[in-house]
Amino acid sequence: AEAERRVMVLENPALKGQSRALDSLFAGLQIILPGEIAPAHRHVASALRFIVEGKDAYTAVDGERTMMLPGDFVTTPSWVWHDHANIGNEPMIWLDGLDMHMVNLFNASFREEAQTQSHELERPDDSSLIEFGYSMVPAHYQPKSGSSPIINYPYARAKEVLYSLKSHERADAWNGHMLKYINPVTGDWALPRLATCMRLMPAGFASKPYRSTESTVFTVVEGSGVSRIGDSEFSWGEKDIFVAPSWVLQEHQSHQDSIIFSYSDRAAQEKLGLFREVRQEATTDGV
Ligand code: GTQ
Repeated sequence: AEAERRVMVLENPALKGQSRALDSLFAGLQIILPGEIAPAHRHVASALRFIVEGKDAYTAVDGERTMMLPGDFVTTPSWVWHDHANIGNEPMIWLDGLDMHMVNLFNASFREEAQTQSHELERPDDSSLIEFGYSMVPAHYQPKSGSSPIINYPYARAKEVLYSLKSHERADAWNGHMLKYINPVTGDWALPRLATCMRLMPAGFASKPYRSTESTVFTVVEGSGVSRIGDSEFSWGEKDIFVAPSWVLQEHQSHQDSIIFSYSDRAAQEKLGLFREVRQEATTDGV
């Protein structure tokens, strides 16, 4: 209760003592035990939750609640009230991705604790997905910010779309079959500073080498494989988390059909005119 949030910070050993997975990105694993509440607060940093395991826990964001399941991508836009609770009987763990280091760079950070543990609900559970998640938007909708109105992008839908693509398209040579999570009102990324994607790399897929100015956190939902990030090689399996820093060459191979979620600072870089990428044919191109 004293800690408010129980988070294991994933700190890059090259950035000791800074709570950074990458220069611009925070990553942490949060656990919420049966009966616990992570009390309501709001901050300028936007956050995403990517559910790793468990069930029967909810996030409430800006007056709406959603139950979470593994693989779901839950948004917490900048400066909206949010709280979490576990109403089941097993722990839930999710990956927290925050853009706080970008906000802090500009000294633009504010935060506020709510007076009550849970903030007030204003809409039925999951109404944002129902109202915005079918290529229709309420005609009167006035965006409050650049963030998506949808608070939960369920894994079941992402997986359905990925396998539909796989059934009739060739995988992109660099990314496999890849989806962007978007704000359906603007077509921009779901969160204005964090770019979120889900990719399916079919069994036996070996990507061509890719580099970009973005810093990316990857987490494996299903499957196994190996990635070369610069000079390091990482074997990965379900629930593993690894990163690719800016401009380091990345290549990915999957041993079986593998589904990987990622978030990066690309959305912020695009807005600042910084984003640059190179799709190479071979490791030695463009060196
Ligand atoms: O969403 O409130 O993992 O403020 C670390 C700091 C989550 C959050 C973290 C935070 C949060």
